[in-house]
Parts: sequence; C-alpha cells; structure tokens
Amino acid sequence: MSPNGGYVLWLTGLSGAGKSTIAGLVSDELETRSVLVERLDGDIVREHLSKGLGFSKEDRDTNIARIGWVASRLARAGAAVVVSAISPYDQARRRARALTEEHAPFIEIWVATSLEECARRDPKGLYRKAYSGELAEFTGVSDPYEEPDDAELRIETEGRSPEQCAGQVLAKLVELGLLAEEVAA
Ligand code: ADX
Repeated sequence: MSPNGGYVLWLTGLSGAGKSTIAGLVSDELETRSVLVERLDGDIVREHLSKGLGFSKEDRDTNIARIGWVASRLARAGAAVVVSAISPYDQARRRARALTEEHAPFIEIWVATSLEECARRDPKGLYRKAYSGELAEFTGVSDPYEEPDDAELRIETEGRSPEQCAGQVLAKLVELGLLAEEVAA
C-alpha cells in the first residue's frame, strides 16, 4: 500500500471499447472529491512519451513499459493514476502491475466490449480501414488481444451507459478501501 494513498487504475480493452470515456468520467469524479489524479491515455501518450512508436509487438511493449513506469512513479508520489491503453499483451500488463505493486495498489479493469460492438461503434473509422486491409496490425482484427485473467474488475459496456460503467469502477475503489463512500448530501 502506498504511504501516500496513490494507486494505478489500469483500463485495458479493444480500441473503441470505451476505455478513454470511462477513464475521463472516473477522473472527473475523483477530482471532484479532491483526489490528485493523473491520466495516461494511449492516444495522448503516443503524441508525447511514445511519439514515433508503431503497433508491432515490440513497440506496443515499449509503449506499455513506459506507461507502466511513469504510472508506478506517480502512484508512489501519491497520485491516483488512470491509465487507458489497449495494452493487448498479458505479460506487458503483468510487468506494469509488478512495478506498481512495489509501492502501490494496481487495479486492472477490463473494458470487455466485444469486437463486434467495437467494430459497430467504430468511433474513429479504424475498424473499417482494418477490415478493408488499409490498416495493418489492428488489434482484434489482424493483431492479438490477450484477454486478462487477473483483472480486478470486468466491465460489460453493452447495454450500460458510460456513467454506469464509471460507477462500477468507483464502487470497486470503495470496496478496496481506496475511496471513501460518498456521503449523501
Ligand atoms: S497499445 O497497444 O500500445 O496499448 P494504445 O492504447 O497506446 O495501444 O494506442 C491505441 C490507439 O492507437 C487506438 O485507440 C487507435 O486510435 C490507434 N491505432 C492506430 N493504429 C492502431 C493499430 N494498428 N492497432 C490498434 N490501435 C491503433
């Protein structure tokens, strides 16, 4: 347990699963409750810390190792770190967990939206490109996604609003003693 109360919330799942949306809602709620929050979102990290990396297994592993390292340091310093990245490889996720757990709790959340639903939503038009062959190495289509078997929480987003999904994450934090139960006004 971090002496400062920091932890890493790690959202994994396919592109378009809803990771960033849920991460945003959870972060906003934590900030409302005066928690020190830092977000590390795959798309944004790839514009900065991981600029120039592609989507080979090696590059994805490098990306996740960087995110894991930064997240573990921030958690050690007392932040609630909300990560949203596909993080498709089990071993890379386990390494991020091990690094974090030297100092602070690591809560893995599998945003388990099905491939069919992600492709139907296709918010960035990437599935269309992946299925037409315009985009290679696309997770779930032409690249692997290794489903977690050690996640603290699995969220089914289909038939649930983003707010309900974020509520499940917050409830898990309360259950784990990482967040005070909300006192009714
Ligand atoms: S990870 O595999 O290294 O964890 P990360 O979450 O950082 O991936 O980035 C994924 C984002 O990059 C997707 O949401 C999507 O917008 C974009 N992207 C572009 N090409 C690909 C691809 N081949 N596979 C997956 N995502 C891709």
